[in-house]
Amino acid sequence: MLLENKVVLVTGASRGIGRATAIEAARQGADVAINTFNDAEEAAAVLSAVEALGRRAIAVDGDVALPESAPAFVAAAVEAFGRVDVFVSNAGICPFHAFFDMPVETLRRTMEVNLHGAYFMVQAAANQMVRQGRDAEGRGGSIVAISSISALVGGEMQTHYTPTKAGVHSLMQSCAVALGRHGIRCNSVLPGTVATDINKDDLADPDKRRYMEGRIPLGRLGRPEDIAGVVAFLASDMASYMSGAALLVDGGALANFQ
Ligand code: NAD
Ligand code: RM4
Repeated sequence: MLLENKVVLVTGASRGIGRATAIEAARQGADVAINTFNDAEEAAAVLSAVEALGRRAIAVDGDVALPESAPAFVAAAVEAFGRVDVFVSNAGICPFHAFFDMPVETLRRTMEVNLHGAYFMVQAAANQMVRQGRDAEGRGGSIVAISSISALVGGEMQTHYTPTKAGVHSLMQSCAVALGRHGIRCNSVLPGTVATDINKDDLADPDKRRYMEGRIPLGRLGRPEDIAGVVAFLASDMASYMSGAALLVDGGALANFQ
């Protein structure tokens, strides 16, 4: 068990990678608080899945783009479980759209959810971790942000999205520097293409799906569970000397040049 008796918080955990991460954390022995947004039925299913693994869970509804959602989420988790050991910033959107006529509101919302949302949430979690102080081994907590392969490469329909994912990794690097003296580790995970609701419409085009699959040496798109295991590792004490790092989890896609 990598996360035995730890308290793990995950944003955007009603579906996809966040849901798989919350359930994996419980499988690894953690109690889990999930942030969800307008997804009550899905949230209830995640709570049941965690409880079926013998762990405790709470769900807190909130839009990560709003600064007030972050302290409210952390406070609810502390009230329920007493502390925050691990924080996973995962919530994100990618409304695929061309560059030349990108609606201002789509650009703003993508930036505000993906980047500002991660900032507010990580800030609230870090404040709580600092209040708690270090454990006997000098550990102050672990923060993992879900960035993307898109932090490293571009996308024609993702000109609003890829800068947020580069920003999320950069946030982890600066937080690693700002929080190191408190024993708090900050790292990012860069998933490749994982079949979830975020890219359902994009991958509904059979040519696009075949193209994306063809780029991947392991021969298949990612599954949320492929990412969740890596998040659990980074969150755990197994990664006790990792901070400011980025782990690419893409089935080999980025390496596949020719
Ligand atoms: P998803 O659509 O299945 O899940 C996104 C989650 O974020 C949902 O639970 C949704 O409710 C939540 N969310 C959206 N807006 C929110 C808001 N304003 N406030 C709170 N929660 C909100 O997609 P996913 O693929 O699981 O995406 C999760 C993260 O993984 C995102 O940050 C995404 O950028 C990143 N990512 C995904 C892929 C991929 O190929 N699926 C690849 C790289 C990175
Ligand atoms: C990822 C990557 C994937 C895309 C998702 C939405 O960062 O670009 O290919 O499907 O975002």
